[in-house]
Amino acid sequence: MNHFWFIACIQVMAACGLAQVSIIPQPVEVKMPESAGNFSITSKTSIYLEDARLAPSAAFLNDYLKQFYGFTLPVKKKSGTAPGIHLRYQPPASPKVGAYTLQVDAKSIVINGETEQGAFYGIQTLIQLLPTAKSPALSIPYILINDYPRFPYRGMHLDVGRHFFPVAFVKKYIDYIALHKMNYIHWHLTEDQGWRIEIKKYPLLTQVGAWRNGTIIGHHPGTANDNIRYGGFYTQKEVKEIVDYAAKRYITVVPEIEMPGHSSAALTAYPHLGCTGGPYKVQETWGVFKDVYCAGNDSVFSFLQDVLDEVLPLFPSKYVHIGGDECPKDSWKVCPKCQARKAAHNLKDEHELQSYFIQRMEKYINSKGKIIIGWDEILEGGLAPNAVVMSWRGEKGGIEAANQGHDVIMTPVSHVYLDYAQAKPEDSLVIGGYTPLKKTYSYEPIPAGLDTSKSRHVLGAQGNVWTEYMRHPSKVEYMIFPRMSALSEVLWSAREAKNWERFEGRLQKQIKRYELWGVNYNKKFE
Ligand code: TNX
Repeated sequence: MNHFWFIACIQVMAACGLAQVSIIPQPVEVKMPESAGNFSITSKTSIYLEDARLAPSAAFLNDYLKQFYGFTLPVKKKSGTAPGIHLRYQPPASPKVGAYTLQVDAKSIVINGETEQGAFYGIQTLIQLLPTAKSPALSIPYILINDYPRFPYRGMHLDVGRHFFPVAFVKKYIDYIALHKMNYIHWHLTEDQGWRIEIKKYPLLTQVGAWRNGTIIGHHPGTANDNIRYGGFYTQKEVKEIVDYAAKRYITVVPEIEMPGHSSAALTAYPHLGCTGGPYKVQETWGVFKDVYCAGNDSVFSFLQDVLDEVLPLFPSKYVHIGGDECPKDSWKVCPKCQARKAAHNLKDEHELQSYFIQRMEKYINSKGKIIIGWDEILEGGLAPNAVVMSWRGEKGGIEAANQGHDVIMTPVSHVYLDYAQAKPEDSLVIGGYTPLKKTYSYEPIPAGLDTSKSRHVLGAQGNVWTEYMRHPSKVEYMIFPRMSALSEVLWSAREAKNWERFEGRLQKQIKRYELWGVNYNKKFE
């Protein structure tokens, strides 16, 4: 920072307190100079790409400008000090991942990333400085921002099993994640109600498993069944397209292939994978089902390994989610093969059998250079040695896993289940619960009960979007906005910077952005 800015900032901070810009998530440091002014972006303003690796950041800005303001900016190579928007990538000796500075003065807008994604987040902040109304000249106030994220894992989940969402919407969802400076999408691809990813070796997974013969009407257990065939899946080509789209936004796609529970769709396609051999059906209602992969049958493991052999190369993510939640043990208890496995491995009960299942799969996945993530049930019966735990049934699983030296991602139902109601009484058909905006905003990912020496194991948190009651993209938008904006601040901003009243103030501007984007946000949030 140069001397002039430093002096001016101190004076301004003293004179009028906080800067008058509405950025969500709140940056680490925002300073405005003594003499206010604006830099005007017009269609003649150039973007100077001072490092070719920042091309995706320039492209994102241009896509945004085109979509919402109707023009794009010329992108030029290295410029020196020409007036315009300068994108720089100058890593210091030990760069903070995602850190950037943004400086706006009379002559230029300079974004400097400590890492590539840092520059991308600088672009997201610049986007939030744009006026929310269309105009041929976009005024950006003189400002100096120094910013970096608090947590490395800032995630949103999307269940495409209960309802299927087209590629175009998945991309939109990825854009929403990017606009909130979040960096993971957990893509829940297999469920009782539908298998959603093409596996070439097992074509019936999608020919049969991606389709159900109807869906219940109303809240579980439903008043009737609509008897309308429903389904869909992503081809591997589409998956690649989505992963690539996300990568250009510095977002990692973590695929989830559920095991051993929530597997009715796979069993319907290949009934020999279940304990009884079926027949099974792709489920038409919600909840937890007793038909699960057989833990005593070796062909289940070779099937899952084959599936992963096709899935893992599609996703550069170092993590792969293997589910592990809500697996009833009823069929295992009466299955001779499962009981034989138990005896052969000296397993005390069916929880240990599930642990055997997960550990065996972990070994395979580790051998491919990847790390498994599992829901907190994978703690029961003994945690797989290298697993990351997603703590969803509260914080307990996260605390336990961190105490065992494992990394954790916090997704407690209490605060970040974005399928839960936002209002009381409920304002639409939802699964239940009550998680108003303020509650999500109040979330602190480091559990109070966790020893500070273990807090580094908390990688971050994630908003979960289970779609039993979200049939259309517009309903997904309604459920995530504005709670996702609150979550982004929980994950990015410093703990001390969080302040509900100020967030509410900044949200007014964020709502104008929702309007600009044309999203179906919840207007009566609590
Ligand atoms: C629990 S969270 C589930 C999901 C449901 C969700 C509904 C988790 C690991 N399992 O299968 O969709 O509740 O809120």
